[in-house]
Amino acid sequence: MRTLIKGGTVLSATGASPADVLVEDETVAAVTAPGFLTDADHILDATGKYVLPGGIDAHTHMEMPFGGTQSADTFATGTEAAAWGGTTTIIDFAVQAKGSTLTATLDRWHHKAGGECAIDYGFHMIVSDVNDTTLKEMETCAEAGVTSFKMFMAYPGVFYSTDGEILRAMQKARETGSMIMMHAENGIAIDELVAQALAAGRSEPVNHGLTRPSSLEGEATARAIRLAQVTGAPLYIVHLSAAEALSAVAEARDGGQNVFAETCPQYLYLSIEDLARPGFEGAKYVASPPLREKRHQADLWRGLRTNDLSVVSTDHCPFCFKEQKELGRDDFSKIPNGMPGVEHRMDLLHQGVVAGEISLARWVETCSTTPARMFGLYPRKGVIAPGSDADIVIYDPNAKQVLSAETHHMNVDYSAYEGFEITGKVDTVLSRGTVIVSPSGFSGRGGHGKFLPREHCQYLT
Ligand code: DUC
Ligand code: ZN
Ligand code: ZN
Ligand code: ZN
Repeated sequence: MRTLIKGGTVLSATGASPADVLVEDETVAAVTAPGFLTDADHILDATGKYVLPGGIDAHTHMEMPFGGTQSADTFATGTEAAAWGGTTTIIDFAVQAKGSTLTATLDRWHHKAGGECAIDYGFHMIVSDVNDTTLKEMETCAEAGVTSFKMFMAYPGVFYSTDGEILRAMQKARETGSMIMMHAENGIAIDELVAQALAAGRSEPVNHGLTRPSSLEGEATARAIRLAQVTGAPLYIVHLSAAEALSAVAEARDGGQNVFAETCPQYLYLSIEDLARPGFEGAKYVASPPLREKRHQADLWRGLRTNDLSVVSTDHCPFCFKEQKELGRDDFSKIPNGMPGVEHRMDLLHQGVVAGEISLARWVETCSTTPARMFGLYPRKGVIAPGSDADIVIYDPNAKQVLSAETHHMNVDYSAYEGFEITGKVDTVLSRGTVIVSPSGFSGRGGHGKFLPREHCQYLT
């Protein structure tokens, strides 16, 4: 089966040019001058539209057990929503429960996701129980294509690791070439502030933000960087939200250390003012790290331009307002942490292009090409080139849309971006050569998506 995508502007991490793309079965066969090829079984007219490599969301949590409940999107619903928004690969987190092994954890996650996903998927492993077995299993995971390990400096008693445990895991990562991903917030200090707020009767959602100050993200980020420096391990800071953390990352990168960071759309567009909405509305915006004061946003956009922030991921971790966020109505610390977003990342970052914050090339780079290279999927993913998987988005840069829970496809009863006016919209999405989204709707199926064993990070020096 040969599909010709003609008349569009093909985008990459280095720029844009008019070109046609020939897809043969599951992969890209050729990228040619416009009109060079005319013969195909199926023609997709991309006139006036962008043709870009499918988005890669390197940070999602589908059906994740957390906060006494489970995130509301399954692998089936979450990957379909991702596809609607132009994301054709997710890397989700398998979560080691304390007392469990990494092998058993990975097996469980394969069972959850296998046969369910509409798009291709990989896994990172959350390490929450560092011991000799776990450390040894980091090698087994890497051999099975799970080459990145997330650790937490927050959530004492749940996922938290001590500096010593982090150091040991980093030594193992250094030895095996794997990546340590860090949730960098000082959870010990935060838990004290949370207890004090609750004791003083401050129970509303805004206190989630007030008890997790940006300086404690900055402190933890700097500490993680030092531990990585001592061990020689590469480090990837997840969901960076604060100017103080960005400074620490920039300094480490200027010093030549293998330190990378991602931010998320919610930190670019939303703020603590949303957490402070009247009544219990703020619960919709409870995630960790918390939404920050608006002043951080300009720094984050700058970080995206300078590459101190290399990746945009969503940290998609949806909980329904009605049944799930409700768990924390009388105590903000019991509000399940997380926000929905997997469907809107490409659109929200395109809005950054429209606003002149980032270039078109940078949009593609931070949302597709760099995540592919960062997590060992390039050039299979992240680029439109001969031999690459035909994961392709045809995007109409001039279409208008308004984001809303009424129209989104995520399995959650609210939108964090309700009423946001967006210029640009997905027109058509191909996953390994199959059209899964088109102007007539979703035509994909659960089980089309395959597990992606990943190589190591392709940026290490
Ligand atoms: N933060 C969240 O908000 N949700 C999931 C896990 C995390 O670190
Ligand atoms: Zn099994
Ligand atoms: Zn996290
Ligand atoms: Zn997360």
